[in-house]
Amino acid sequence: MPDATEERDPHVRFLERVDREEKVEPRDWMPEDYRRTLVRQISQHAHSEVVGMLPEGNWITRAPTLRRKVGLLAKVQDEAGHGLYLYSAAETLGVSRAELLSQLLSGTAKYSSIFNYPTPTWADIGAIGWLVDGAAIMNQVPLCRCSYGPYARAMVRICKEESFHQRQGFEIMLALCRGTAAQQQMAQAALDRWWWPALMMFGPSDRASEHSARSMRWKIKRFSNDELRQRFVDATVPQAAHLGLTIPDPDLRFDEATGHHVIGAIDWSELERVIAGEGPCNQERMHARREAHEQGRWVREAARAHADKRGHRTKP
Ligand code: BYC
Repeated sequence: MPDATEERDPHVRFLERVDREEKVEPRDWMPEDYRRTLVRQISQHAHSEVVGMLPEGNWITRAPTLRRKVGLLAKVQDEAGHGLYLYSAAETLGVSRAELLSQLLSGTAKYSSIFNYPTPTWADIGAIGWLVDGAAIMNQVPLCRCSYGPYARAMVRICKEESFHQRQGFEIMLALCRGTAAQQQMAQAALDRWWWPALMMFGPSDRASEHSARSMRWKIKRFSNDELRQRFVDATVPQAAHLGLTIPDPDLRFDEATGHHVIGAIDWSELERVIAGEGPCNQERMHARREAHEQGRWVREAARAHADKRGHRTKP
């Protein structure tokens, strides 16, 4: 006869397990919505890493010194690795990588808004490392404690690498800010371009975020979008001051009472436009991904033929 625990609603038992901070593993029972939420978030995250290689990859051949080139090359390769760990984590939830990639290439999957902005100068590479990877760390360190084991474990290594990326970006900014007046202006212009988009990376405000409450109940997300955005602002404002740069927000002020920096209003219509595919580089990014996929066809075919010859079963 099943005992009382076995008879209870599996959803209740699942939540109790999550509350005890036990990791959920691929073969464990999980609510279908929990599985779907994870596939959505992890695959969007993987796509962001892969598309995220494009704005910086654009500068590998033009990095100003050999040292900068080596650093940037390593960073971009790390992003490819992050994409691979994350696709693998998503696959543990019963969805194939081919399926996820076809969603990206058909334009039905989302990836982070931030990668739809251009990188016209070398300072943009510094600003991406400093701000975009800085925002990524703020968002992703709590994901190391995500209730889903494979995602949480993938995030540990990703966060270590993001921390190196953030430092290389800040160091590029520091070198420019200690340089000539023209270099300082280039750094300021890059901050002007990336500040607001970096804040938008954290997603819509808590009032507008449709998934946050449930994801937090399931301990997929540990903090809300606004909480993480605030942490990022509090960490970054002093760094901008150290660089001698001005944050492009006339309403930015320090609130003595709360100990937090208060920002001006975010233009949410810009985030909506970029997510809807109308950002400055959406079309260019999708074109580049589709072309890369097409150019890689022979590699996939050769790998499949090799695996078939050796008797390994291959996925389409
Ligand atoms: N851009 O209810 P919400 C990186 C979507 S990679 C585009 O708050 P959620 C890096 C959201 O998906 C950066 N879409 O959703 C790589 C949802 O749409 P759907 C990526 C956005 O999931 C290379 C809808 O808006 N990081 O760091 O609770 C180089 C409503 O939002 C955005 C991750 O993916 C956006 N900015 O929270 C350097 C981290 N914001 O799915 C750096 C993991 C929201 O209903 N992901 N949307 O169609 C997360 O933490 C969460 O998914 C988000 C959104 C905070 C992004």
